[in-house]
Amino acid sequence: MKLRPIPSYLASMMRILLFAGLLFYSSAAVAQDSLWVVTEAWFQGEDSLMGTRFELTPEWTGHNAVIDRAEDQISSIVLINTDTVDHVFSTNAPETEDTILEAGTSTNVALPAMPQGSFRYFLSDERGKVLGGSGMIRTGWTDETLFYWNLSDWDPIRTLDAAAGIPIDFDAPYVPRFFTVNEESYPSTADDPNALVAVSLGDTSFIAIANHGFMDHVLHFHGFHVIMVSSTGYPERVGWNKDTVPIRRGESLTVRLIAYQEGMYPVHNHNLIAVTNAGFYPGGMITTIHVMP
Ligand SMILES: [Cu+2]
Repeated sequence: MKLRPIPSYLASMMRILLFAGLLFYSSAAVAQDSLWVVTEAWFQGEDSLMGTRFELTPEWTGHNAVIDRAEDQISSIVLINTDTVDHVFSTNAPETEDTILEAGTSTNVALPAMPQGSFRYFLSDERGKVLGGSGMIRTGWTDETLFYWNLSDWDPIRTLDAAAGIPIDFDAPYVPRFFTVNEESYPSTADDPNALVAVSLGDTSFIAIANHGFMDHVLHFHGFHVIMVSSTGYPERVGWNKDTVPIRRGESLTVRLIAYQEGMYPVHNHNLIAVTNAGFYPGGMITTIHVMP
């Protein structure tokens, strides 16, 4: 059978389609071009709080978006401040600069080059930080299985005061009532595919962890030791192999988990108050590693 050459109009059409496909692919790969700073009331049990989040759309979901970037590359992001007050944007990456986000406007913000790891971006003004506008930047992760845990602690009164413009006394005793992983407390953490580490036996995965709260946190892993692969606060800890991982205030780090045994294993905060909701156990910062056969 003789193969006929592809007519030239068809060949050029195929090239256009291929080009359009590549364009679509590359724009899909460069995610999180814009984030919206949104403030809303939110609820934990019977308590009402005020919250500020970096959302992927102007709609409130209550969850701070993750920003993924290539490693060692300067990039940018457009931040749309839908609030009626100005905010200040910062990161915990080296050589970061603060940027003012004027109320009701969009700002193109430069993100510094970061090595492979996990970093925090956040509002550093008082209202923005107390209301929890604070998320994660993951750099240099492409083919790896990657989970993330944004840890925070919440005092409802502080959030209401900050939203009302009342100055916060950071020296006053701090007794938070809620403790969250990705802005959810246990048992809701089990519904979050980023918080619940569901993997297969023998898998290697990574967990990016950031402490956005106002106190230090310590996580205890049952069933596994994890290996520290990045830390913004304590780079000398890279290589540590531990079942207990401290995450200091403001720190972000990444650990590697090798799922060498099947089963369900809890990961919980080692501080008793941090595994409660409004004083009731169990709650707060508890999630699960689920290793399937
Ligand atoms: Cu334990």
